[in-house]
Amino acid sequence: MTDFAESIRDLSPKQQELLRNLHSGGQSHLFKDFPQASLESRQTLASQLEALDESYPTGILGYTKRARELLEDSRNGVNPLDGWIPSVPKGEAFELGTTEYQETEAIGMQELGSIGFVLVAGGLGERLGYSGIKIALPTETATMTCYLEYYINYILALQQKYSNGKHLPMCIMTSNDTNDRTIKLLEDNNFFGMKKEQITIVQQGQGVPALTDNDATIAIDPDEPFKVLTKPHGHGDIHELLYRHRVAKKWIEQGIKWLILFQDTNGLAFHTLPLMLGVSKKMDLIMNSLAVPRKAKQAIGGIAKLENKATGETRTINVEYNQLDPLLRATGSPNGDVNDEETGYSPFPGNINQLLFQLDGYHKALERTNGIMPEFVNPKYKDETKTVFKKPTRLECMMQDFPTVLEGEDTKKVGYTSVPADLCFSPVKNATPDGVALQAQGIAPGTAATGERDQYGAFRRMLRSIGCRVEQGDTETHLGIEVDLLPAIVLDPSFLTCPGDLKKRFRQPDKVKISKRSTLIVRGEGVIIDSLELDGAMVIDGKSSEPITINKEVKNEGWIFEKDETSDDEVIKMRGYQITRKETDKGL
Ligand code: UGB
Repeated sequence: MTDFAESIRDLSPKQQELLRNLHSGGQSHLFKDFPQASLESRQTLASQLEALDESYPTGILGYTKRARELLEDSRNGVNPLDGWIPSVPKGEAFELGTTEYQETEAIGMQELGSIGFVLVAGGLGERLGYSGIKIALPTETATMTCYLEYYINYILALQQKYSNGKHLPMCIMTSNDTNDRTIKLLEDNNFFGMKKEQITIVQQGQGVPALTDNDATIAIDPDEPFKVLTKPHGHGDIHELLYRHRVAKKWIEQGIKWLILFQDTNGLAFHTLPLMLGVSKKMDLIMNSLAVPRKAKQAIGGIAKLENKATGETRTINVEYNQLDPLLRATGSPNGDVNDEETGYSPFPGNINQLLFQLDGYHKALERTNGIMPEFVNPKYKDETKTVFKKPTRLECMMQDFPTVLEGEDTKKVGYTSVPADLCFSPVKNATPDGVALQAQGIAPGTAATGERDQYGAFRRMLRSIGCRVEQGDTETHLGIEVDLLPAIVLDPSFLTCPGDLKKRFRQPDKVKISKRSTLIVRGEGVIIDSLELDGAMVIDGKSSEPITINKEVKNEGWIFEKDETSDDEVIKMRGYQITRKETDKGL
């Protein structure tokens, strides 16, 4: 008997079989120290491999087989979109305040009581460099509401107003990196008012094995010889998890009709949800992507119509930002990913990974495909021989690739809803210095300060759209990022769930005036603002549906956003300012 065969005899039969297959399947290096190793060390590696094998649909050997094929294509420069010709797809574009917006939103508002919410929050947030999980970050510092709380507040507000007492479900995708801290955040805050059983947590596996070369040799963790190095498999895992945990199926049984997928840090995520629902309903879309005008080279994918001349197939799908430029160059646009001279934007709408699915059609596709998305590999080579990688790579998948699993007539039921970014998209993804560099290129910085600025800015825009007089504060620069924070306005979802509610909340818009140094925070389903002249700070904290009607003139010292570039507090450090609350009116 060989040393290897002998060294696995005391492992479980299942582990022995897996290890033998890996040993003969090109991964014998993983076990070279086994004959001398302790039982504990051997069991550590065997258990990890077993878990990795179970968490990948075709097992580790299926994974390495697929990786070899994709790595070979990558080495040969095969374009995964070869044969597909891109063009600008049809979709609906809206401006706030127009009749078209209002009519479509009104259609969607009828659907607000039957949505299931899916938050993908497994990402590490490496670009942001925050030590905690991103959903624990404040959306803005006027209320310090964290992202997870904001999302839950919104869902609870819909439940209160639109679902006739039915609980609207939420699913959170976590990963090894975020799972424990997500659960702790929920438990420490009593689930932010949601029922525990309303929330389903699905955890991405422990990632997939990292690979060191074109033969898909599995990498060993440099710090632990009996551990495989793993890397995240990407947000595309969400579809397989929703299928495997029967989440989509259970939601259908509960009478849920729509499923919305959204990212971890977009404080503007839901302002346009009824609008999207209206578009999906009118156009009978199985998948509807929220889109924004995209600047060329901005790190958001472009939504394109792809046509395969050989097979006649067409698809409306996201082309990821690193693939759009080469695809355009290869298909008759020698300048690649550039802005349209007339509009100053890329002709391809920008995908922001907020995806609305019609649940029945979505679930049918899951049943047929188990929710498995196509994978890709993106190795960074050391030189042009393309044989050595700078660092280990892995297979990844993306949630926006869902149209690839649709078939027949359903492939036509894919579209998008485009809205200016200042109403629907301002994620916090980048560290401040990187944001400064993006700002210099005219690209949205995506920093904590711009995320906060855009929260207040969206409410200012909404109020102005119905005729409220909201002055504009000055633009200030904090840590190199330009922000106009004032007037700082936060309208909690319990008070306002979408622009369609505005006129019910502000019944006489021309009698509302907010000066440029003001802060206004409103919570409460029963609050109505009939007339308000605000020059300072006002926080109206209506509890549940208690009726409160505001007719008031307020002038006080207000709140001041003061420069603070030396604080040790991470939240302030990311922004370069903090709020001093001098004087606040309670509105009563
Ligand atoms: N995420 C997971 O839950 N698990 C993972 O394994 C990885 C991520 P990133 P990315 O809106 O600006 C996407 O890393 O991948 C979650 C789109 O592909 O923030 O660079 C993670 O927690 C791109 O087309 O984004 O780019 C987060 O909530 C464009 O839409 C979400 O997935 C871009 O986002 C996105 O992860 C954008």
